[in-house]
Order: sequence, then C-alpha cells, then structure tokens
Amino acid sequence: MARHLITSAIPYINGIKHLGNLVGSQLPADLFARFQRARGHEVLFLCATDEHGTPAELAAAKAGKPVDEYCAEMWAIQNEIAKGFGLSFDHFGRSSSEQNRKLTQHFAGRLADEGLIDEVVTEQIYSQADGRFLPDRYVEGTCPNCGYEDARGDQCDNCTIQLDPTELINPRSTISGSTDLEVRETRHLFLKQSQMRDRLDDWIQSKSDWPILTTSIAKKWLHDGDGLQDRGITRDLDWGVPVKRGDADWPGFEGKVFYVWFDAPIEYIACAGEWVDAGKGDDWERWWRMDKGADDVRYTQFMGKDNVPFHTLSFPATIMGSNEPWKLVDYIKSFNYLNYDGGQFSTSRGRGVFMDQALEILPADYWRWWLLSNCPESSDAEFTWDGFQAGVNKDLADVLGNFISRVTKFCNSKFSPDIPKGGTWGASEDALIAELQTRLEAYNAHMEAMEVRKSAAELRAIWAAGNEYLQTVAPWSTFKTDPDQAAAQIRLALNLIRIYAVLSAPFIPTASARILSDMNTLDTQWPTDIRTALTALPEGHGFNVPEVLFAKITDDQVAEWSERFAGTRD
Ligand code: B3M
Ligand code: ZN
Repeated sequence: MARHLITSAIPYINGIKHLGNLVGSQLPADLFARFQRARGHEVLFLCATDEHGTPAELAAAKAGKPVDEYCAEMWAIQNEIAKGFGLSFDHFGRSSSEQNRKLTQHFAGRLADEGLIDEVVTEQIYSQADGRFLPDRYVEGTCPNCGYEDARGDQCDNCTIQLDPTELINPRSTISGSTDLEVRETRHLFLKQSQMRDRLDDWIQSKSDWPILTTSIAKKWLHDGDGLQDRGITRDLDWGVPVKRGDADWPGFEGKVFYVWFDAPIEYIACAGEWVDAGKGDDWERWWRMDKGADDVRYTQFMGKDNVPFHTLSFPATIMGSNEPWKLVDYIKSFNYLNYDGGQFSTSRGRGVFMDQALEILPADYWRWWLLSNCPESSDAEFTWDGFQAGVNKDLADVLGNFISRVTKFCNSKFSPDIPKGGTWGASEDALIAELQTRLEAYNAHMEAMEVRKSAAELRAIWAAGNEYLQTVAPWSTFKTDPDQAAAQIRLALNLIRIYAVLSAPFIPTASARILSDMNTLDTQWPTDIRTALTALPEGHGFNVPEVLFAKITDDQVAEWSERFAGTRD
C-alpha cells in the first residue's frame, strides 16, 4: 500500500469559482484521489480557501462586510459547493487558520536565520485620498505591455503579464478611484530566491517525468531575462499573517503582513494540522516531515498554469531554504485554461457558468464527466453548450445509461429481477473479456499517470464494449431459441454493470453509488482479473431495475441556458 498526499491549488475566497477554476485543479485532483483510494492506497487529500491578500479585502469591501466575517461566510459557501460536486477532500481548510499563522511565521524566521531574507526599502504607491499604501489589486491602470486599460496592479488580465503597481500607466485607486497617487518609500522583506537558483534549477532538471507545461514555465522563470528574482514577501495591509520572526516581533515591521503568495502554499502543510485538530486524523507530521515518517509519501499537486511559478520555484524555495526536513512535491500536474463560448471565463466580470449555478441546473456528475473528459490538458479547451449537450447525451445517456437500462429491463421482463442461472460462456464472451482486460490495464495506467483525457477515453471505450457485445450476441433473439444461453449472456452483462460502477466512480461518484445500490451490492472491489470480476454477483442475486440514470439534455434546455449564461452575472 502506497501513501498519497494530494493537494489542489487553494481557491481565492473572493467569490464562487467558475467551471474553469474547477477543472483546472480541484476536479482532476479529486479524480486522482478517488482512484488511489479505490486501489486501496492511503490518501490524504487537502484543499482550503486562500483568504488573504487584496482579492479578499476588495471582495469584502464590495460586499460591505468586515473581511473576517466575509471570509467565514464564503468559506462555508465554497465548502457546501465542493460537497455538491463530490470533491472528496479529507479536509477543506482556511489559510487564515491559527495553524497557518504559526507555520508562516515559523518559516519566515527559519529563512531569516538561514540568511535568506533581506530588508529592502521599496517604492510603493501611496494614496493621499485613501490615507494608505495601495499594493497589488488596490491599483488599476493601463497595461504598459498591451495598453489594456483595466490592468490590475499585480497582473494584466488581458495579456497575463505580471506587473508591479508602479509600472501601470495612469494608475487609479480601486478603493476611491482617486488618481492623486504618489510613490513613497516603505520597508519590506525579500526572499533571496536568486541565491537558490542553482539548487532549484538542479531540482527542476531532475524532474524529467513532469508535464512539459509544468517544467517549461519553471525553466522560463529560471532562465529568462535576469533569471530568478528575489521576491517581496510582505505588504502594507491590515489583513493577513502579521510579520513575525518565529514567535518574536520583527522590529520595523509592526502593522505589516506577509504577502498572500507567501502564506498560501504553507497552508497545504497547515491544512494537515487543521485536519488533525478537527479530529479527523491523528498525525499530520507523518505526511509532511521526512524525519517523522513522510519519506514514503508520494506528494502530487494539481493547479492551473498561472500558479505554476509559485509551486515550482517560490514554495520550494521556502521549503528548501528553511533547511528543515519538510516534504517536497514529487509531481506537479498543471492545466491550461478552459474558455467559455468564444471568450474567457472571468470571475471579476462574472462571465461563464459558476459552480453554484451549474449545480442548480444539472447533477454534479454531468459536469464532472464533461469537464474531465474535455479538460484543458495539452492545450486550452472550450466549453460550448452544444459540445456539452453532445458529450453528456452520447457518453452518459446513450452509452452507459442505455446499457444499464437495456440489460436490467430485459432481465426483469424475460427472467426475474435476479441474476439468471443457466448456459455457458463461449467465444463471444472470451473476446469481450480479452478486450476488457486490455482496456482495464490501459485505464489503470492512464489514471496512474494522471492522463485525464486518455483515462476518460478508455473508460468510454470500456462502456462501449458492453453495448457492442449486446449488439453481437443479441440476447433478445437468443432468448427465443435458447433461453439458457440468453441467461448466460445477461448474467455477464449484469455483472458488467457492477464493474462499470466501480471503474466509473472516480469520474461520476454519485451515479456509481446509485448503480451499486440498484445492483444491491457493497462490493466495490477494483477489478484485476475481468473474468473473475464478472462472477462477483452470483446466480440468484436480486437487483432493482434503475430509474433513468441520465436524462438527456434537450435542445430547449440548451437554448434556455445559452441565453441565461450569455451575459455576466451581477
Ligand atoms: N489562490 C490562485 C488561484 O486561486 C491562488 C492559488 C493558491 S495555491 C497555494 O488560482
Ligand atoms: Zn496587458
């Protein structure tokens, strides 16, 4: 039995996430966690909300709420929605937790002790009207790179370049709109990433099995321009982890907080502590400390491509620089973007389908299946309503749903709602078993390698093989001349339904649980030998004929939803 630590990038607290966010980290992480659990491995799957920084403060201000209250409410909402989508986190934590505050201050202290922190006088934008500094998203203006007029102080949404607020042309305060801004000096802590360049470079070079998308982004940051830059890890803000050096005050840094991207990845560790403190586990160090049992843990991170630099360079710099035996990530699976109907999904502009809306209109499994089977793995992908309708109707309704319904209904009408006795398997069954065995092994290998689209394609082929078998042996015709033989065929098909439920559970957990319950079995054993697995439900075993498993998405629904989700949400 292996031990898998799995984390998904932690979503910002500033609102409900859209389907592009979901498929870019949480959903594929869940697929992998469910698969590893199903194979009998020990899994710790963690996620949390990212509650600090300007995104949280601005969203709270917009909602007219104190930021701590806003975060608590939004955490509860995101937690409910995650459950709605069947995201099987062992714990859904909060980066504003006490555990993360302590750990963040601990890491800063360790890095300072190792000589990896500089105190630097920097120039930041100060607003007279607001009486405060305006870091990151508190400033907007024109992008110096592409001329987009609503670029944010930390990044341009249009051309995705990373920015410093002082680089914006015609900057304005996002609090008051004031343009009466000046540049003032203020002290900040910098992590001397440049000193760790060679170590990080060697480490990235050693990861030859990582996706190109991951390593190419890391290498670009290591080698382009002046190479890896030192990074400011503090901000002039009230909300966040107060700057401390371990337990001690940090003279000159009173009233300042750590930058959100410094404390957010540390929450991956803190979250394991929260998991223990919530009474769900008894030892988090076993997952995170190499000197306390984590040496046999395999750690996999999931994220969108925009988060890759922080996970391949900044967070490893924190871990390595601490000179303490923390677990480093073993594999980083990153994703491209999912676009929405000819444009981008956008949280700030409310464009696209958001997780709460998706659950309002259809069961989670419809979304899970389509998003995963079309996920933006080797390139960006696009959600269109027509594509979604076609994918769901064909794969879930016509192939999987239809197989289950034909087999159970036929058995019930010609025999009884029990697995029938009689007959023997011959050449057709041998051929099907051989095909399923080969496909099962391919499916396992793709799932193990986190090749999400290939896994979905293989699963779809496994479903289709059942339908093809039915077409070939045609039990409804066999029944007329040789009912015993028809019984043998339908016995196989009924057992195949159980196997489908087990293999499909990582993709469509709710439907799978329903199928198993209709098949009246608790046997969720992942098949190894298909022939043996096809006898798990014995002759005489009773089942229920399921209600419609997957209703088809109609043209009227598509018309209604395309219109409803064409604009932006308020
Ligand atoms: N919250 C950005 C995002 O939601 C950021 C990820 C943090 S992972 C430690 O895409
Ligand atoms: Zn730009």
